[in-house]
Amino acid sequence: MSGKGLFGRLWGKKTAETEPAAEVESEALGHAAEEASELAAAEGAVPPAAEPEAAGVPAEVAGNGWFARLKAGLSKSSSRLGQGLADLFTKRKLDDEALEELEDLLITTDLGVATARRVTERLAKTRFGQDVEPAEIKEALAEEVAGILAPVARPLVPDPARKPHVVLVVGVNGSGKTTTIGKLAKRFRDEGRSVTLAAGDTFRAAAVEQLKVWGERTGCPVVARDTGADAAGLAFDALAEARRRGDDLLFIDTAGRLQNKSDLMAELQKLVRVLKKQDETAPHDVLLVLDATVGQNAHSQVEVFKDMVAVTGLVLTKLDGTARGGVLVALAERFGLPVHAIGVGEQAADLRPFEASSFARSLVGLE
Ligand SMILES: Nc1nc2c(ncn2[C@@H]2O[C@H](COP(=O)(O)OP(=O)(O)OP(=O)(O)O)[C@@H](O)[C@H]2O)c(=O)[nH]1
Ligand SMILES: [Mg+2]
Repeated sequence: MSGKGLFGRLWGKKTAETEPAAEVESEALGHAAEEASELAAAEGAVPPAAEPEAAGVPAEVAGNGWFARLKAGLSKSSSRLGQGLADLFTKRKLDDEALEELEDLLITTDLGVATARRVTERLAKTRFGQDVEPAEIKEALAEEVAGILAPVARPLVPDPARKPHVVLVVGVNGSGKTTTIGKLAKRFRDEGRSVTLAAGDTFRAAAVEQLKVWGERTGCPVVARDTGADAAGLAFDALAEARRRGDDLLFIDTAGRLQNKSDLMAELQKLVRVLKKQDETAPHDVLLVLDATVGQNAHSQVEVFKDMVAVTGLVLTKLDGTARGGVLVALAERFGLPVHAIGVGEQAADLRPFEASSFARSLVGLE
């Protein structure tokens, strides 16, 4: 497969501003990328700030537990799985046929073939030949899934010795990079940390504006240049400013799409090289933001970005709008990269720490 072909499949539908990438997009995209393209149509949009209690006050304080939000967010995944389990297991013996059907069901929720097989094999070990109820299977599944997720559920922890701790944020267009930066900025500002944002997506004017809105909303200075400016130069200046101020954190936004994969790789690598001129330990984190609605396509995105930059962690977004939350489990098992947070909506409060057991229980539709 050519690099271009893979790139084409990863990226969503073209927009007017990104028309030069048209030839890259002309390949068969597959349904995952088509779904992503619908979301990409909304790129550049900044959701209005929520009502004060939703935007500023943590959901658990407002009396609406974040677990409930996550559960609601994952309801598409959990209801498909829950219904499937109810159909499969009501007063049924866990025999070979039932296990095979369970494996198929798990694959449809994007758990991936290897993970689905492992989970069913382990269930078979403890319960083969027994009469099982859906609730029991759900409990067992949740436990298996939580076991897979626990090692990767690791929050983003800025190193206080770094002033600033530099976080480079990468991902395909429309995956939620800019929104995630806004949400993370809000979280760290609420903790009393000083944060600078760098509008490293110099490809689109709307992208710079979008980050500025988040900067105003969260009280963070935004370093920006005109459209078409050199992203690496901008990142260099942003780091210099943040260092001068002694900021705790610097988030660098990046373009999700350039002309082709090698352009993007060259740009990201140059950006990293230039940062290292000031601080050879930077960037301290490279976050890959993945849109969970693309399902299995997320695997290729991880592979491609790992080739370009040293990805250190993941954020999965749009878990509120997908029946494909299982992909997170498959990614955890395959890549073992830390999952720092999950996005369950467009507002600042909709970025949640990733917690293995709660996620696993939500995914299978348990309280
Ligand atoms: N429902 C939902 N929408 C989200 C989430 N995260 C981001 N979005 C929305 O997805 C769209 C794209 O988000 P952006 O943050 O602009 O994505 P991006 O990766 O910066 O996109 P480019 O700058 O085009 O590369 C926006 O409309 C966001 O509001 C989420 O967790 N849930
Ligand atoms: Mg963006």
